[in-house]
Amino acid sequence: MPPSSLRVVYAFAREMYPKTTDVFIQYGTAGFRTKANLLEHVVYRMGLLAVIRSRVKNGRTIGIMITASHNLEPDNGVKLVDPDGEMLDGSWEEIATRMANVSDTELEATTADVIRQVGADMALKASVYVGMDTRYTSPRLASAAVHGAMALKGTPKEFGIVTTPMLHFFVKCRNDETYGTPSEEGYYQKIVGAFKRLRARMPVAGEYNNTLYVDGANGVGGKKLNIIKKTLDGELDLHMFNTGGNGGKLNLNCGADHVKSTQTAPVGVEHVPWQRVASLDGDGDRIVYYYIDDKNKLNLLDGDRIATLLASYVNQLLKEIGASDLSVALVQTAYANGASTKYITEQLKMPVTCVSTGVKHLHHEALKYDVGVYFEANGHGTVVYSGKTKEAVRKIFEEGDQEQRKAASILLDIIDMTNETVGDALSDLFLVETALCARGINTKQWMQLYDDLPCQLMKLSVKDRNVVTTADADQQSTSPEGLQSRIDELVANIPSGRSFVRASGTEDVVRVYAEADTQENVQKLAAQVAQAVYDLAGGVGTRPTLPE
Ligand code: NG1
Ligand code: ZN
Repeated sequence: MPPSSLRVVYAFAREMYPKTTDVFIQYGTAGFRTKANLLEHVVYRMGLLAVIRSRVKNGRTIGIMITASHNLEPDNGVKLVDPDGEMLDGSWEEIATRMANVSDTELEATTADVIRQVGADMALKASVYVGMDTRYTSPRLASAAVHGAMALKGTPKEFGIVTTPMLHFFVKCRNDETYGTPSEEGYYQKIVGAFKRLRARMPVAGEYNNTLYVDGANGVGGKKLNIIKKTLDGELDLHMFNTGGNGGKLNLNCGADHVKSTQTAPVGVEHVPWQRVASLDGDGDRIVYYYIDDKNKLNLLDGDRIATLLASYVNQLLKEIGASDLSVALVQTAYANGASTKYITEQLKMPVTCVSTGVKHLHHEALKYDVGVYFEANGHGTVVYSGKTKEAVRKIFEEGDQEQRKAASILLDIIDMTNETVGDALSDLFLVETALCARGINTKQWMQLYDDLPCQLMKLSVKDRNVVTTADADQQSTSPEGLQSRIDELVANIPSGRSFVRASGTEDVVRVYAEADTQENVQKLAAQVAQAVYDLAGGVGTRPTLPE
């Protein structure tokens, strides 16, 4: 493409998507995320970048998802999806940030510069898939992405309102037709189809019952589950709440993030003691389970629990098919409860690694194993299976003895039920229901597998959160000076104490995590560490106080 045709890049920017703010915006853990009214020019520019990326990848499809996940309605966001359905390669985050922040008059030259820098052949075809969540600001932003793609002569395709993991799935399927069909129908056929096939030959047994309540966070996940519900034929008795009707507001006092971070029940759900409830987030990529017991206490089954349940079930199936050379490994972040890590090593006797926060880190680590199970404690995660594993299971399904073939057929359906591209609340829901059903256990028995250590997550405002840096998968502070030694001192005084601090990639805050032997001690430790951050990293507002 000759440089003159980049004129249209500026023309669109000036006429339709002018940059009206000087506030610096950064591509973080989940792309760009801020107030929706500050995003139009950013999303337009991501349309441009997606086309460049597609050309660098020889014309393979790139995805753009418009969502702010678990944030409240006034926010929105945009993230790019790489050809294998993965998050955008880390080395491009800086380029994305640069494209988003230059002035309108610099945009044409910067675009040309980026094209040169990455060596994109602008004569190639380019394909961009665009999806959005249910926010009222999403359609305008999706149009901005489409215009960005058109400005560089790429071919955009809009999928309308879909979950984030659906868009990742479509991108993967478009680039690798062996994975499935790139449409909503193709997604249901593969993932829900596998669940239904499996349920048809797995009797509901033991303490498991097939009634499931679902909190849809008033977002897209609940809406899609309502569609799926109509196709279920008694395999699962779904009771849907917070699906967007009745004036329910997106993520407001409901959804996976609310349940995980406040450890309180969502509004809008009619609770029955001991009833299993799955809570999704606003764009359908996170899921946590919980139940309210007869003392009205909420018992949370978070991403760590889901990971251990799935890993042990898949491991059992691998043993049953006699694939002793294949192993399952778990990948967590520092936010995983220490009790879950101990349970994995000591009881499940499986390898577990800790990586930096951010799904891309977990995903890449998990790909190193025959079967990698990765979950963030907040309920974002999935399972990935290597090519070697898939081949071995298929071979045993064809050549094994009767028992081996039976287990292999279950495993093949489990693989199909998994959205391997990214954490997916709907796929995870079907996987969890399958594992619970196969084991014949109820949520209380699932909960009894290990006891969580009391933990606390706090947010703190500081002048510049970038002064807080970490190493060793977020577990050690490297700046500000003196912070790590102070954390070490505080932790040493608390039995089973552990604490770390990092700058959020999605909010302008510093997060403080602590865990300890008792509720009292964890509150004390979190408050003490928060005070240290306030003092050493330039806290804003009132200094955190210690509990009475
Ligand atoms: P930040 O805001 O960077 O902590 C949060 C989650 C991440 C990840 C991203 C993307 C916690 C403590 N952090 O990131 O794990 O899920 O959002 O949505 O849960
Ligand atoms: Zn989400």
